[in-house]
Amino acid sequence: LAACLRAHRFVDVVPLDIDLANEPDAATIVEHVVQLARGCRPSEVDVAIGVFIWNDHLVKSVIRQLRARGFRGRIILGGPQISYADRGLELAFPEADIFVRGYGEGVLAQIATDPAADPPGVHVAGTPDCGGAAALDASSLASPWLTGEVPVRSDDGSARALHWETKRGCPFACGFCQHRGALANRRVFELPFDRLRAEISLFVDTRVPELSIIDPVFNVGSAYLLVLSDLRRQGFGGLLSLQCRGELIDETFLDAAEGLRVLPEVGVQTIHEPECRAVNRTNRLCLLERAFELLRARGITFMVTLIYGLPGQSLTTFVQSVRWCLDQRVPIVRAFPLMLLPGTALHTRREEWGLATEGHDSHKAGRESLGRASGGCSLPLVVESSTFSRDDWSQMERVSSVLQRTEGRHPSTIREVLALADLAVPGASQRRAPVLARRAA
Ligand code: B12
Ligand SMILES: C[S@@+](CC[C@H](N)C(=O)[O-])C[C@H]1O[C@@H](n2cnc3c(N)ncnc32)[C@H](O)[C@@H]1O
Ligand code: SF4
Repeated sequence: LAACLRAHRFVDVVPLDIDLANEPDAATIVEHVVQLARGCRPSEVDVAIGVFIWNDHLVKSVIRQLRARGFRGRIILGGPQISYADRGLELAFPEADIFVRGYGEGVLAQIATDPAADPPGVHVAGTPDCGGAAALDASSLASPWLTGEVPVRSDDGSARALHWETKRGCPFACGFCQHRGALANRRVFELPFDRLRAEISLFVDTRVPELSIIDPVFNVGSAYLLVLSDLRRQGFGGLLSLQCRGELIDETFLDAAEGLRVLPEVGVQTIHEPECRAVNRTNRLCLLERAFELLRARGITFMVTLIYGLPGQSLTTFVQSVRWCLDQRVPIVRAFPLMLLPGTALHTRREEWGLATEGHDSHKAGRESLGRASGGCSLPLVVESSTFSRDDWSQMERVSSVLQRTEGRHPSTIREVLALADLAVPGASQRRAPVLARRAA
């Protein structure tokens, strides 16, 4: 966003990176903004904030205090918590003036340079909310790395591990995931290959040690094989983590990745058909088993991600999904607690499955390291449903933490995992279970 804004001569951009790990308080942030705005007329200053599930609370407090301190410039909000929110944004954020749903780059520049601009995706507080999302012109986005907006080196001069994107959007529509929603509406936008090639060259020159590719699914579309071969051609030596659709991992993909250090991350979520159906996801286990075989044959470490707390799931079926991963000798299995995100099909249909949430400290919501990065924010986790109890959920959580503790060296049998979790789960040793759904009356 900042790189795109800077392309406009008449806009002065002051990025404020606030590290939530330091548990910043709203008053300090507000003081900083007030100082920066000192001497400017209100009409000259906009404060634009990205709202995510982990900072929603802090943003509300910051904008409340900003107004209380007399700040009269415009407050512009965007990001997933805005993009996927229903009407009624003014109620949630009464101090904000403008809400942007969708990709923000083009729209933010328009709003900043023309106060009367009202492009699609923009909702001005107090006017009718027409919904819709801002469009993306992927061909003209400024690169944060090539423009220097995001430094590729740390302060001490060493190269940093980076997040990188080659495309946006996802063609799939999983019921728990926000990617199916307003931002892209299942459209995939590939970034121009010239830009990617120039970025790779910069990463190679600076010896970037790790690139986490944030594309929702890396191995779809027309360019990913070219991206891999260009990384190889230019001699990229760092680690590449990639979100992959398991069924689409084949010899062609692996040939293109040959010689690169790749860590494919494959979302499986569950092996059970009724649970897959509930989240609108098709998992073809025989194709996944074949893909894992190919990865193992090439000695590639890979990761599988599961979710616990899915509609229709039970403690037993979850444990069976874990067992299947162990049977497949998956080197890294991660199991995340289902998070109910606004705008997702599960959020809309939560009552059908009796999905009950609890605000959970992010330390419990997956990886410890992420928890620290989130500064202990509260995440809406599904802890009970018509097919599992609160106690079942706690047991699933224990299994998940055993997996976390044993990453890269998981026990080979589910019996050992359960023993480490101090659990006995009836039916867990069956390879695949009949559905054990206790449907709500
Ligand atoms: C990289 C990443 C991470 C990294 C780095 C996170 C970080 N703080 O930078 C790591 C691995 C640490 C991480 C962790 C987590 N993440 Co994460 N992560 C991502 C990922 C893959 C990419 C983010 C990104 O850069 N996207 C690319 C940019 C272009 O998209 P964008 O951020 O949405 O921004 C666009 C618009 O939203 C809008 N916009 C954004 N801000 C603003 C501001 C204004 C003013 C305007 C006008 C517009 C605007 O314009 C932008 C450009 O078009 C996204 C999924 C995805 N592909 O987007 C998830 C995602 C952001 N993560 C998510 C979650 C839930 C988490 C965790 C809570 C998971 C957990 N259980 O712990 C943690 C929390 C960590 C934390 N507090 O930082 C959710 C957030 C959902 C939400 N409603 O907020 C996402 C969307 C994935 C998902 N669908 O579930 N994550
Ligand atoms: C960054 S996501 C990308 C998934 C990838 N696109 C796929 O479908 O395989 C990585 C993993 O996070 C987990 N995840 C995504 N959304 C989640 C949610 N709402 N609640 C819990 N875990 C979630 C899933 O296990 C998913 O596979
Ligand atoms: S979970 Fe993965 S495949 Fe499914 S919609 Fe989200 S990003 Fe796409």
